[in-house]
Amino acid sequence: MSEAQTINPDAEAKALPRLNAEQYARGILAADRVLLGRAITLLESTLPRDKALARAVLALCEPHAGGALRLAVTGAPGTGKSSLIERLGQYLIERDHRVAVLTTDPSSVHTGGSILGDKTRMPGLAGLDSAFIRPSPSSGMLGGVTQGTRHAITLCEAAGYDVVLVETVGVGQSETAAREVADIVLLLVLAGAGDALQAIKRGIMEVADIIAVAKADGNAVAPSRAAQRAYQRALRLYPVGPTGIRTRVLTCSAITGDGVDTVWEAAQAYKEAAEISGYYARNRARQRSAHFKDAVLKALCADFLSHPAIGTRLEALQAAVASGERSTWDAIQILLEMYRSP
Ligand SMILES: Nc1nc2c(ncn2[C@@H]2O[C@H](COP(=O)(O)OP(=O)(O)OP(=O)(O)O)[C@@H](O)[C@H]2O)c(=O)[nH]1
Ligand SMILES: [Mg+2]
Repeated sequence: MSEAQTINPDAEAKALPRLNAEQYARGILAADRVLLGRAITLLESTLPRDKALARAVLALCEPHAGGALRLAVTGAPGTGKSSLIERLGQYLIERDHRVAVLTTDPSSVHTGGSILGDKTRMPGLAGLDSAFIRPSPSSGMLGGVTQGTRHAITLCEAAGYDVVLVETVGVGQSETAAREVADIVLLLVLAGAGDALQAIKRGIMEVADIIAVAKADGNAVAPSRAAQRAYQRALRLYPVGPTGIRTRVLTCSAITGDGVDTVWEAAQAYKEAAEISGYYARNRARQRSAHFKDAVLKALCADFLSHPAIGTRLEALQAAVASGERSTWDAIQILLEMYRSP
């Protein structure tokens, strides 16, 4: 057998029958976890025909979405996000919730997921019927990580999950991602001298709706309480933000389970207060409008780059700008004129 025969690019496509958008949507609405997983994989595909199908599936699911509480769990690498999500997920399922877990984990892109694989799989949660876990949407996902997560949330909500937990590592971009997709941002921190001050300097207090000092067990119980007080003191320096709700600081442990109930109660209390103040709906509207603007810019950019005349000219102009032959502004004007002319 020749190599060309053994390496068959269509092998995967043949293994799974191709479905149309209605079949995907019907499966998702019937809470079929396999189809939900396959639909999210479809969102990650870069093939043009898959993109069109993914959009059609989204359009069919969107009217059924919006019903879940979207809680982002963020924090520096290793602060215990996955462990807490697993424990909280189990706690919620015991109380008849249906829980979807999505991770937007840039570190697993670097490590290929090998180091974090075990934790993101969340074995204690994955075996439960009311749980759906989807690790690490790739950066190639339709519209990037933030939009990819938004779309995955839409599909999970259409499948009837009423709590969506999103894990994001608190480094730069992904913190913004948490803000853009979640109703509530839960920031995990660890006990340690001066950490509250560091947090202020790095501007992370503003990102959080609720702060939890994680791993508050064993010898760490007393330092965690001290850290809780330090964060509470630090927060008094801040005015109440646009939510109108004061950030609460809690302690919790994924190992003992202590404080997991308090984290959920704080999330519930936050949601109720935000609904009463109107912030909850305003935040969702803001997210939809930001998402729309983002999508418009992306569509425009794709249309610009696929313009038949622009592709070749762009490279030549880029070289001319690089060599100093043309000014940047000049080159932009030339491209825009080409784009505007029919
Ligand atoms: N003592 C203690 N250790 C914990 C707790 N939660 C997590 N850990 C440990 O901390 C380490 C990191 O936990 P993860 O849950 O993977 O942390 P994470 O924030 O998801 O990590 P990344 O996804 O890599 O950023 C693991 O070795 C866990 O066993 C806890 O509540 N108490
Ligand atoms: Mg993790």
